[in-house]
Amino acid sequence: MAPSTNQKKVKLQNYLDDLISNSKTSKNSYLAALNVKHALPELKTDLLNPDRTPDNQTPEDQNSHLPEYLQTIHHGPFLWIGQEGHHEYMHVDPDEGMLMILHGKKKVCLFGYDDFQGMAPHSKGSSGRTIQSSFDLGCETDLEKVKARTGLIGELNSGDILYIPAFFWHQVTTITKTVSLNCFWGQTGSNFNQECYSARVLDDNHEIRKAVDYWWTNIIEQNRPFSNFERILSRLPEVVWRFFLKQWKEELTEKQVDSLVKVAMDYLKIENLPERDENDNSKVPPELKIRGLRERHGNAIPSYSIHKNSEKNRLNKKTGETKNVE
Ligand SMILES: O=C(O)CCC(=O)C(=O)O
Repeated sequence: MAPSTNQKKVKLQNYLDDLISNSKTSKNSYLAALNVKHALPELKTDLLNPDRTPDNQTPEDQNSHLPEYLQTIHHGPFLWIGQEGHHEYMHVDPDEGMLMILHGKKKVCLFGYDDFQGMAPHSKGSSGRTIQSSFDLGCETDLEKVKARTGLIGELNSGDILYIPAFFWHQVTTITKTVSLNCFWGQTGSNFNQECYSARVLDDNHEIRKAVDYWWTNIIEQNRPFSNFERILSRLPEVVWRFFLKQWKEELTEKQVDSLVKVAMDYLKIENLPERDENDNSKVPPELKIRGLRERHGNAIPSYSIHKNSEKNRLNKKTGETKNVE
């Protein structure tokens, strides 16, 4: 059962007042994944991507305060401010993660990506950028179901930073009122003797690749009901290349693109891709989109978006067969 959320715009001051006074509203609300670059532009120079060579450094890069180990920033940093007792349901992110506690305390449960299906990932086509598990570790029966797995459970306090490896399942509970930041990133391939992120998750490791393919086919399924899907298929290699450039800020190799195209075709049970329409002369291929992604940072100034968990909204229903026009 993947959770869904409602969004509401409120003034940050009101949100904080509610939080401090422990109002009922604050218990159902969470200021989640607020993109700092959009919402707090005054911090821009502190948040520049440190992934720069001496040749392409700008004067602002000299001011970058992001740690060196956050190599290629995929998305973020994001700000989270939550009331005691809030929890983010168990999910995986398609990027390396770094969770930093500025103030407060959070409990994190972490499980690897091995036997990905065994963690009851949501059905294909569910919305969003993450894959959510239907297990809730706050529930005794679900805890029982993960008993055979090795999990790491720990508390993070003010000043702690946790590396959440890509495609690791994690459930995060806010123990006391907490302000935290997180960031999604990938390896550049030129630092710390590491291979680049795409090679790490696509090339060598079969277990992580199963998780990636689950995520990737979920994106395919999200786009399938839309009227431009045939066109997407007719230009799939280009579409894949651009999609991953946007997601992971990396140019995939031809072999990587081919393998993702094959996974998509196998998933869709098609042997050939449709022919490109002779009138489709556009240089830019159609875009494969992450559907239902909450536009948390859109117009985030001066209001701030909050998502609200409600028990009755926890069932994430697929939209059915209707064709949506793109
Ligand atoms: O802090 C939270 O509530 C969730 C954070 C999270 O899921 C992450 O850092 O990937």
